[in-house]
This record gives sequence, C-alpha cells and structure tokens, in this order.
Amino acid sequence: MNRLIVVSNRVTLAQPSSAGGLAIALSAALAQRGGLWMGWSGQQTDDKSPAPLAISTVGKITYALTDLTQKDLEEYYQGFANRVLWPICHYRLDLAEYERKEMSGYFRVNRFFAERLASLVQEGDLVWVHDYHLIPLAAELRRAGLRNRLGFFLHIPWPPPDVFFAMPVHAEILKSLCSYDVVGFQTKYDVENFLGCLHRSGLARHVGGIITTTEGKSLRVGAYPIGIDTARFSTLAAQSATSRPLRKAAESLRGRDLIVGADRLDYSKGITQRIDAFERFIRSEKHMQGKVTYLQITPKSRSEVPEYEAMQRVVAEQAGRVNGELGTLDWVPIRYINRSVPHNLLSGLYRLSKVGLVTPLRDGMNLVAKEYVAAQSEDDPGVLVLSAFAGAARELDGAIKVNPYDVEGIAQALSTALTMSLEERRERWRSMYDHLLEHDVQHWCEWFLDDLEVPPLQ
Ligand code: GDG
Repeated sequence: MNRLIVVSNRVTLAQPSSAGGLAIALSAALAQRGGLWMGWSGQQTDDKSPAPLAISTVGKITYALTDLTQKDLEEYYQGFANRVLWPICHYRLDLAEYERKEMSGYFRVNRFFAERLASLVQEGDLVWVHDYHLIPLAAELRRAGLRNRLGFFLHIPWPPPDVFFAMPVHAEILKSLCSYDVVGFQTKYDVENFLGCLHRSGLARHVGGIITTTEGKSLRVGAYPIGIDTARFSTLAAQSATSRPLRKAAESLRGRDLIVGADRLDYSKGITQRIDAFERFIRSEKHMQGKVTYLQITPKSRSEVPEYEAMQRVVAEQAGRVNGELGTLDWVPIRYINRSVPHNLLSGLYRLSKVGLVTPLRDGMNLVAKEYVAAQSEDDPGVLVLSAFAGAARELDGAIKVNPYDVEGIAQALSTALTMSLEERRERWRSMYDHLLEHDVQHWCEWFLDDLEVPPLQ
C-alpha cells in the first residue's frame, strides 16, 4: 500500500475526543498506510521567513508543520483564500475583494508549501491536497519535479462559469487544478459547474469522468460527497443525552420544544434569514409563543476578515431584538451562544431537539445536517429542515427541504416539522440514517484514495 501524504491549510494535533470527523478519518487513513500530514501550524511567526518544518511523529503518522508570517497570512489566508475564493465559490461576487498583491501572496505561499513538501515526498507516495487554500500546490510540485499521483478535494462548492469567470485569475486557478490526477468535489452539480468552466475556457475536453487537457494530460474529475463518522456520532449523542449538562439543559426548557442550529459565524450559513424565519414563525403562530425555544450555537470564525466581524454584530443584535420584542418574564425565544461548545455536548443537544434547522445559502456539504440525523434516537427522532442549496440536500431525502431565501417557507417548514407524526418522523429518519451509515467518512476516504491509487492516467 502506498504511503499517504495529506496536505491541508490547517493541521491540528488534536486529541481524538476533540477532533472533528474529518481529522479522525484522515488520521485513520494515515495511520493505516503510514503517512505524513503537512500544513500550517496555526502559528504566526514574527521572523521574515518561517523556521524549517517542525517534524514530529505520533504512532505511524508524521506531522510536518510550518508557521506563516503575518504578510503570508494576510495575503494568502485572510486575503485571496477567504476574501476572493470563498465568496466566489459561495456565489457571492458582491463580497469578493480582489487585490493583485494578495493573489501573488496566495501563489507565493503555495510555492513555499510545495518547496518544503517536495523534499519529504518519496517515490510512490500518494499526495492528497485539501481545499481552496491550496489549489496551486500540484502545479508547484510538478514544477519541482514530482511525478507522484496527486489528488485534490474541494470541500466548498464550485460555482457556475458566469460566477467563476468574474474572478480575475480564473484561468490560472483552472489550469492549476489540471495538474492533479484526481480532482474531487462534493456533488455532481459542482462537477458540472467545473466541467462547464473547463469547456468554456477551452482548457480541456472530457469523456465520462476523464478529462484531457489541451496539453494532453489526463485527470479524473468526480463527485465524492464527504461523510461523517456516523456510528461514532450516534453513540456520542446517546451517551451525551444522559449526561449532567444535558439533563440540566433539558430541565431548563421546561417541556418546550427545542429547535437547534449550529454553524460557524459565516455569511454563507444563512443565519440572519433563519432568525427572521423563526421570528416570522412565532409571530404568525401565536399559540407557539412560550412553547418553543430556538438555540443557535455560532462559534466565531475568521474575525480578521471585516465581513465576519460585521456579521457578528448583526446576528447578536437581531437575536437581542427578537428576544426584546417577543420574550416574556419566563420565556426567552432565542438562546444565542456565540462561542464553540464541545462536540459531545453538541451531539446531545441535537438529540434533545425536535428540529435541526440547517439553512445555508450555499454550502459544499454541511456536516451539521448529517450529524443532526446521526444524533437522533430511533424512538423519537427529530426532523431535519434543510436548505436545498447545501450539498447534503442531494443525499438527505428525508429532510424537509427549504429555500433559505424564503423566510415564509422556512417558517412554514418549522410548523410542519413540529407537528409531524411520529410515524413519518421515523420513516424519514430511517432512510437518512441508513444512507449515512453506509456512506460514512471512512467510505469517503477509501473511495477517493482508491481512485487516486489507480495507475496514472495517460
Ligand atoms: C467546510 C464546508 C463541508 C459547529 N459548531 C460547533 C462545532 N461545529 C462543527 C460541526 C461540524 C463542523 O463544525 C462544521 O462543518 P460544516 O460542514 O457544517 O461547515 P464548514 O465549517 O463550513 O466546513 C462544508 C465541510 O467543510 C466538510 O467538507 O461540509 O460545506 O464549508 O462538524 O459539528 N463543533 C464544536 N463546537 C461548536 O460549537 N466542537
């Protein structure tokens, strides 16, 4: 079995209990094959250029971490990755702020990653690169002489050509992706959009899932929807539900139905529209006032980027206004937590709630939707209300699908969810849960790596 090298922007040497499903799955794949994980340490260095890679080994996994300078972070991470690629891929041309300096910084840091990585790669190693921060990595590795199989997985959506082509360096980004042997997306719609971009730019033609570039190089392009560690999450939720903090949370609800939302504070997640919808719901269904509580857990994210900082104020004010206008002496309609809660607690809260409200305006997959389903008990499962614009909506047929821009539609879905019969809830949940058990994160890892492992395409 070939050794695996994973490259991602951020590497956390987290303990299994606090790590997310993705980190656990990748660690498992790395441990199984023996492997190396390279990425940014999360630390900023004040030096002009970062020290050599910090190498450490835990079991069969070697970690190779690099610090980044303030300039690198500003240009590559906060700049081009999060102020251009992220909004463009989430269809938000209005929020993209393109600057040539930042774009150069993005390519420079990718070259820097590639130079450092190249010295560690051995013949036969499979290299699996993750997400939009590192698109140019393969082209840089090829430039450094590497002939290994290189795979790329994009965790976020790929937009249609008209949106993507508004980005000034779209051709370079597209060309960079053609240096990989396998390029994976979350859904077939992302694949279609990507192929549309390739066609329109005249860079490649395709037959089935195999693309041939005008330079004669072949690559495989496909949809590999990411999964979660379904069985583990389900057990975690069952255990957490009987824990002391969860019992206290349940008591504090005093029999009220709970609606739960959990998202990084990000404009792509549709949080303000969702709060509007909840307000609409309790204003129009007056008998529900005092009978339902909406818990929104929203850890801060990317606060260095101005749009995110602004949004933090908007959401806090919005929740405060609804509570101020509709709350009573013994009922707070919205409980808003603007920080991270431990994953085990989160799983228990999903299980405690009657409705999981997941309404991103655009999302690559959305793991919260899958976790919500995994956390439910068969006896009394909650209902998932899910945006049609999340990748997860392509798989989770038992959810109530909503248009996240349609505030009244979400309000109506809340009403349907809260009054749904046990029989229907069970039926909807069962089909989704079975799907998630089969298509879990390990399945995803193996699927991608099997495709990456097949002999290089010519
Ligand atoms: C990107 C793509 C794609 C949330 N609140 C807390 C907390 N979380 C955890 C959730 C979940 C994760 O964070 C969020 O994952 P999502 O998939 O929902 O969203 P992104 O962060 O935007 O992820 C997305 C994903 O990559 C994977 O490919 O699905 O489309 O945008 O696991 O549970 N975790 C803890 N405390 C919280 O308060 N501990």
